Amino acid sequence: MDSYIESVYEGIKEKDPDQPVFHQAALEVLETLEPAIKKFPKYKEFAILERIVEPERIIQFRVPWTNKDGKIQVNRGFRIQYNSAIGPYKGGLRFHPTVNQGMLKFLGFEQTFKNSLTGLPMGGGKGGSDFNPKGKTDNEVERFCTSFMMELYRHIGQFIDVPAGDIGVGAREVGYLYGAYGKITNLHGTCVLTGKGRTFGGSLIRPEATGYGTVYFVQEMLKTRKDDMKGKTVCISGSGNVAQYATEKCTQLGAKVISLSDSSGWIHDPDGIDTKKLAWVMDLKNVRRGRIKEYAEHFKVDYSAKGSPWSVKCDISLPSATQNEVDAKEAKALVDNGVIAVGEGANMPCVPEAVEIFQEAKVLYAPGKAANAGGVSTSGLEMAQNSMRFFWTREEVDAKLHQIMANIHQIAYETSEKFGDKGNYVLGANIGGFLKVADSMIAMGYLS
Ligand code: NDP
Ligand code: 2IT
Repeated sequence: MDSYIESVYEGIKEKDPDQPVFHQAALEVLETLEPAIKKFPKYKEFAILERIVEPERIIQFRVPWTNKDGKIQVNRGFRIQYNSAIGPYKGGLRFHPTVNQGMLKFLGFEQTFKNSLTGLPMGGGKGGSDFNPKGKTDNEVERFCTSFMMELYRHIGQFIDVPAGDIGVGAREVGYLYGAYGKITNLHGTCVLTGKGRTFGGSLIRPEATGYGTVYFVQEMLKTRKDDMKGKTVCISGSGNVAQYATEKCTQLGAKVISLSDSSGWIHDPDGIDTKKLAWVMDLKNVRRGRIKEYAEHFKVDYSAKGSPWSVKCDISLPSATQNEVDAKEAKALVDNGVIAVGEGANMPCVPEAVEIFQEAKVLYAPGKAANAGGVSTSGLEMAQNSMRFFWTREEVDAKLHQIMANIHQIAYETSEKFGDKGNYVLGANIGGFLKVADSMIAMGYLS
């Protein structure tokens, strides 16, 4: 590794030794920036790497709320405002017991490059809480969201920072958060959150966008090999927002999705999760808030609490649950079973060794910051529509999303070629996202 890059990476580990997922995300980006750093000495001269790995601001706060028994509970809330060089901070909120500063730094760092790739004016941010919405009543979730917003409201705004959903934060949570924001500030109709409900400013296609976008990106990769989705067998993990709509788009394009999972286990449905079965999953997960095991019981298919969908033979794999969910052994099994393409619906779902295995086997591999950028892109389109006091139709938003995903593919592909490793989408996406942010920071001077 280049000595400048290595010193920045060592600095990160020394300053925050207890943030392993952030180290992992930073190393993956830093390593691939080497050809750009060598070609353009200005990035070292202007200390861009030292600056870009450091969040502009970290906000941490107490979130007290009362549970259904009237007892006071306390959680931690965070917002990491990572980089505002190309626009207001933008990124989701995650509610999950594993949330801490290091986790959100990994996600905020990734978001900065992802948002740059979308071509829209959005900086990088991420936030959330160690609150676990699982098993909570709607009233408990509402009280938590209201308390969370009691602090967050002062740090966000359409020109400051625009949060959205992520794991554990969907339409229900965004609704409560937005309702609280309006009550606290008396500001209505400003795009302070995206992923809002359709009736109060949300964009059509935002719920579908991450899953659809991931499949659009995979389609673009397949095109480079004169192939398409039709007739392909697809394994998907997760069964939340991203997994559901990735399944829908695959099916629309004539592919067959044969697996889904949640944190308890996974199902294998060799006949395929068709439109009717997917509607059942959506009701199970979004309304009844049940477990994927119930799918196996209802449709009489295999369920396992051990292992993962990656042991099943498939053409395309779309990990869409969480970070580090595909290890080296699973990547090897996918390759041995003939996988053609891997598209990351989730953020950093493949461990570094798994990525290496895919790349060595010449599998079309799309890193999350490129493949799952459709969600935040459509958040950007929601911001644009709110600013116009106007809405685009479903078809219009979907066409724009499709175009953005095709553009991101083109940037990643062409950048990989320009920097000497054609088809390496990790290199292409990292350098492609980096250059715009870095050049903006240089142009705006040492304070940015
Ligand atoms: P959801 O909360 O809707 O769904 C998450 C799914 O992943 C659930 O099935 C959940 O199972 C599973 N999961 C979560 N944590 C774990 C874990 N530690 N181990 C195993 N399974 C787990 O979230 P999303 O679908 O929105 O997000 C999925 C991924 O996509 C995340 O990595 C997120 O950062 C990324 N992403 C999301 C975007 C969006 O617009 N929503 C945009 C871009 C990326 P269980 O219910 O049992 O916890
Ligand atoms: O990881 C992500 O890109 C998201 N969770 C979506 C962020 C957003 O602002 O829509």
